[in-house]
Amino acid sequence: MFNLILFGPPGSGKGTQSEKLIARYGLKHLSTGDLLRSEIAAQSPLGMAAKSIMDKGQLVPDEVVIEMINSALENNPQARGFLFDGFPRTTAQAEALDKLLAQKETEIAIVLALQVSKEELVSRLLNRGKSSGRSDDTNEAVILSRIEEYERKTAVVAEYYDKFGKVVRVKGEGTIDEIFDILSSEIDAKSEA
Ligand code: B4P
Repeated sequence: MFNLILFGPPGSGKGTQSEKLIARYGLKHLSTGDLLRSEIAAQSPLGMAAKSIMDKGQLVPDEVVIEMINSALENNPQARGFLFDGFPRTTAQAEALDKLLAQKETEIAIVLALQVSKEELVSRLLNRGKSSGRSDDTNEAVILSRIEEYERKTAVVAEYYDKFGKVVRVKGEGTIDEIFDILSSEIDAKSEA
C-alpha cells in the first residue's frame, strides 16, 4: 500500500490537488472535511454538532474525526492506498492514524506539505466562498480563525512527521498544474525509492 498525507493550512490547495492525485495514482481519497460536510448534508446528529463548530472556524473533536477515519479504512479493504486530505490536524490524530495503519501492517509513506502565504489563503477562501455556498468561506473573521487554529494545533503535525523524515515541503503558489507536477514528482521519487 502507498499512503500519503496532503498537508497544509486551509485554502492551501489540499482538496484541489487531491482530486488530481487520486486520478493519477488510483488512491482512495479520504477528506475529513468532505466526510463532515456529508454528515451535515444528511442532517445527522454528528453533522449538526460538527456544523456549529466548523462555522466558528474551529476543529471538530479528535475522537469524532478519528472514528470517521477508522470506519472509512474498514469500509475500503481493497484500496491500494489512501490519500489523507485535511487529516490529521492534531498530533493526537496523527498518533491515532499511525496506530490504525500499523494494525493494517502499513504506514504513511510521505507527507506533502503545501506552503502558502496567509494573504493568498484568505483571498482564495473568500473567492471560493462566492460560489461554493460554504458558510465557513464567506466570513473573513471565520477564515482567520481557521488559519489561527491551524497555526496553534495543526502546524505541529508536520514536526511530528519530521521526526520520521517523512515531510516534503512544497511551494503551494503557482498554477494548479505546476504544483501538481511537483507533487507528482515527489511521489514518484518516493515510490521508486
Ligand atoms: P477542509 O474541508 O479540510 O477544507 P480547507 O482546509 O478549508 O480547504 P482545502 O485546503 O481543502 O481547500 P483548497 O485549498 O483545495 O476543512 C473544513 C473544516 O472542517 C475545518 O475548518 C474544520 O472545522 C473541519 N475539519 C476537517 N478535517 C478536520 C480534522 N481532521 N479535525 C478537526 N476538524 C476538521 O481550495 C481553496 C480554494 O483555493 C479553492 O477555491 C481552489 O480553487 C483555490 N486554489 C487551489 N489551488 C490554487 C492555486 N494553485 N492557485 C489559486 N487558487 C487555488
